Amino acid sequence: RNWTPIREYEEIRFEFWEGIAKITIDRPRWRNAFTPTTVKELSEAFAIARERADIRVIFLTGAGNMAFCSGGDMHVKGLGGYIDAGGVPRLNILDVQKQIRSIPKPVIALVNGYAIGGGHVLQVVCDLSIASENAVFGQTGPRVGSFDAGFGASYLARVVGQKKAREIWFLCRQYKADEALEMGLVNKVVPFESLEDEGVAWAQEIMRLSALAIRMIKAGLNAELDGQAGIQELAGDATMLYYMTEEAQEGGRAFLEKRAPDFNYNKRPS
Ligand code: 2NE
Repeated sequence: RNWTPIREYEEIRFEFWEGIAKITIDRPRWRNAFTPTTVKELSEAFAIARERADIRVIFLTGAGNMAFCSGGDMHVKGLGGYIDAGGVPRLNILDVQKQIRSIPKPVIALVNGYAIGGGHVLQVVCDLSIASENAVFGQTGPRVGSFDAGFGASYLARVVGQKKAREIWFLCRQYKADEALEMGLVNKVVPFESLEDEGVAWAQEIMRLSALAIRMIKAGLNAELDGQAGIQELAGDATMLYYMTEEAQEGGRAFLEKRAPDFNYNKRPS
């Protein structure tokens, strides 16, 4: 596949091919642990992927054959967060989690190895997860002085159930790909060499369907869990659809033409 760079970064790769944007965490030396710089770059890439109409599906993966992502980089973990180049402690990965959930396009994790700690939470918040047979899953927070009590707890529990989520966090074990599949943590497991092919096949199947329908269903699936923020997203999509009606167009036209709007349609669905 001829993946074309969308933008050059230091710690991630951001590429495009036939409707798919691929975001790769590119720090294999550290099992693709993220620093505040990695996270800033991820956030920008997701923002671009959201804006670009020719991007229909987004892949999130890790470089190499060892790790998807091993969470926050322990070398820069300091008082109050992961210390950025300017000395400011950050936990900006939480913003990326929110971006992944709210971006109105499917995000597919291609889990190519260890998905551990904050790296595991990243695969949890993706819409779909396809794992290679060598993938390993787990949380480490209580062992290394951290935790994610946000999506990393509540959404994990929605995915695998309360008992399993508590096991994952309270025991900090590692789970193999087939165990992850069994507990519903991933959608499919394939040989490492087939991981991207499988992701592309899923993405192409999705891209043959209605993008708008998929956008609405993603917002609906989130809304139930995300409270007012989730309803706000779904409501925003409803407003977008309303703007596509003659009725909404008439309101704007009437204002500009300084006349009373004519909303007397008799063919509304009842
Ligand atoms: C990922 C795992 C299980 C891999 O094990 P293995 O044996 O394959 O590799 P190894 O030798 O541990 O790692 C290779 C190199 O990568 C570094 C290691 O220190 C090692 O460096 P050298 O000894 O070769 O110099 N490395 C690996 N992960 C790193 C990390 N996260 N930060 C910095 N360097 C890292 C094994 O490496 C592992 O368990 N890694 C740590 C996973 C972890 O605990 N992550 C942080 C969890 S907390 C978090 O991510 C978080 C959160 O809880 C809440 C909010 C935000 C973030």
